[in-house]
Amino acid sequence: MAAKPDSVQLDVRDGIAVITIDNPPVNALSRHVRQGLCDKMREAAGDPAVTAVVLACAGRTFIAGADITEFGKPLQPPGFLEMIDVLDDSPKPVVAAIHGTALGGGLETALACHFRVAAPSARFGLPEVKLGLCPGAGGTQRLPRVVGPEKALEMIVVGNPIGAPEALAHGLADEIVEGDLTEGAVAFVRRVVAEGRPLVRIRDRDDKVAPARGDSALFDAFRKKRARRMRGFEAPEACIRTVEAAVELPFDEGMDREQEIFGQLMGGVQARAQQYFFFSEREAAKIPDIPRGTATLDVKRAVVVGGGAMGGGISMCFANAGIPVSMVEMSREALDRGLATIRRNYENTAARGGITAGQVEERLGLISGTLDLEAAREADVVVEAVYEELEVKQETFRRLDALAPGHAVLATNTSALDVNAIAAVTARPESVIGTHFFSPANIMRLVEVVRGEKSANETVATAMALSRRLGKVPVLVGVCHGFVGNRMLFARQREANRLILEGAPAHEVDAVLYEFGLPMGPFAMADLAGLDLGWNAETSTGSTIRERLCEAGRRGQKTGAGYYDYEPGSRVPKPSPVVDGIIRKFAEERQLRRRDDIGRDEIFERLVYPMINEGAKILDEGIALRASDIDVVWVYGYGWPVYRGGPMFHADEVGIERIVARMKELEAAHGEEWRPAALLERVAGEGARIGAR
Ligand code: T1G
Repeated sequence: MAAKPDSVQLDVRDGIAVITIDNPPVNALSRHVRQGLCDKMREAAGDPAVTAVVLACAGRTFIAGADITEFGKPLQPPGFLEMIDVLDDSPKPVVAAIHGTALGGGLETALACHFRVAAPSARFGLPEVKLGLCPGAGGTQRLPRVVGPEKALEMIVVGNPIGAPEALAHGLADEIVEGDLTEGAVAFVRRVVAEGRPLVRIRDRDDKVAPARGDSALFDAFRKKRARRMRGFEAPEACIRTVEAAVELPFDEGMDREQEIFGQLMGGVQARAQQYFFFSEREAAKIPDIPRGTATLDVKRAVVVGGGAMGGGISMCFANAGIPVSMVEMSREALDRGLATIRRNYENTAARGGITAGQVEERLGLISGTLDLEAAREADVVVEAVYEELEVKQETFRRLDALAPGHAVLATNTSALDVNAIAAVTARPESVIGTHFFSPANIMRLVEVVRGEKSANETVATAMALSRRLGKVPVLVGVCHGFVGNRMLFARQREANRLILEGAPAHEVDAVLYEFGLPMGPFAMADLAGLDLGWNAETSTGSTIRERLCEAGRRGQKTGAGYYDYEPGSRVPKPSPVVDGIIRKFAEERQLRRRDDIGRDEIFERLVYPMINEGAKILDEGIALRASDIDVVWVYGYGWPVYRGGPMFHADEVGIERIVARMKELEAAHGEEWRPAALLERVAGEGARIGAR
């Protein structure tokens, strides 16, 4: 962040030095802040008039961590540890006054103070693991000495913050201050001085870590519990090892271990990918031709048309955000089924401790079911989630156009269809937009906001803001078949289907992507979603493998068989000799040449390069604003592993020139489908990165 000459102020009030950091927007520990804090702490320590120090921050939050924009470059002095030691070595009492979020280096700074007081809404966290790092300013060694190794593991390896009450309960905060925080902190430290309280440094405490010394079971149990979510990530396991060091080693040796592990992580590609993604997610919220502050609709009431899987999930999103919603279905049976599914989802979440029974009823109370589209008359926003057929959606929008109030935003949840064609049947195309939620809508965080050619700026801004209010990550996309995510998915699926016809077993195709870090491959995903989506038994002609499987009753997990076999009651996919036979027969009927030497590298290239190529076309056509937006779509919409940045980040890691050269080889072998996109050729020719586009 740009240097602010006065980013750290020192005021002495009746013997109490109040040091205030002012480095908007989040008081990150930029170099000038580290320098200023060292200077002011040394000044206060050397001032005989000063008996104690309060460290506070201006603006909306205490220090929210290191300045991530400084990463990837040599850290300018003073380093984190020099700054931490100035606090830790203070001969006078130091109290951190915490509001907003004390995160990462911010919490580590507070841990180097003798005491911490907090505003009631303050939050405390070490989220470095989400950036592919471990804490790098002593947090891995100090936090366990305050809260104990078990709580420290959860805070450091999972990376979620805790609130002030929980911090107080764990001894991380010494007092919660109602009213003016700085005044409260000054009063607190005056009492410390008056009472002559001993100044115990956290580094010298052993009471919370000694009991766990030698207890490897604690750490192994934690590893086991987190194994599935840690799969493929490097930082979580590394973070566990730093907490083990805090338990097993003396402080200074533990610090050496932390620094060694921090350096290894910081130099790795996963950290670079996750830090890239941190900024990518925030960039996605910025729309160049729609200024921040564009008027948005105040959504007080929503209507969702359709109570199936998507409509029900979307209705839950509104209820979860406290917005009353009417869910409209065509028949009482469909409506009751949809409402029952919603109740079951909430009760399952409550059974897992995610929400309380009271919250279940509270949220259900916000969802009303109706058979009457007249409910749209009361709506500020209507989300259509009816059958994925253009004519059906158009008919719905004709009716909504006649019913919804003039100010209402009319959104379609279509996953691929032409939003302009839907808007065109209304008298208000400027109020029509796409909000493509991802299934299950109440869980997946991505919403592709599909900007129609006539969507007004206010409509776009409302859809983006509403998505965030629903806890989603919105990405603005343009109109084309499949928008961004599905258009790239379709390209991958086409090649996956060819691969199995050419002899690559379906489970091997899936394994390549699973081992790369995706939650599942294309065929396991098809079985999960159901092979018969959009399939019609009357018109089926066995012209694709998928049709043949459906005709054979193999429609996915729900029928116990799809591309895979499933034991009764199990969702574990097992390779199916029956399917291999169906594929082989299909290929023979078409005299397709099959090979048994399709290796994993070839499978990977043939699955991922078409996605990258389609991504380049999407960029060139302006369907996505940035390459990083495409990555946000794939991480939040399809589970692309965040430690690999996204398909376009990965393309740059592989090298665009290398991808183009490989595509040309495949074009020679498989035809013009493999012709590199013009943008890829241009970027390759410039020796540049596509991520900069
Ligand atoms: N460094 C640089 N810029 C940051 C930043 C940071 N730590 N945090 C936020 N920003 C920018 C952000 O890009 C955006 O910029 C603006 O501030 C508002 O952010 C040594 C090594 C604090 C909870 O991981 O979680 O400490 O888009 O939109 O929703 O061990 O920001 O406006 O130009 O997110 O109110 C550890 C990361 C760092 C915290 C506020 N700390 N930040 O959320 O605003 S590593 C973190 C957040 C570390 C030490 C290690 C959130 C927030 P722009 P925002 P918000």
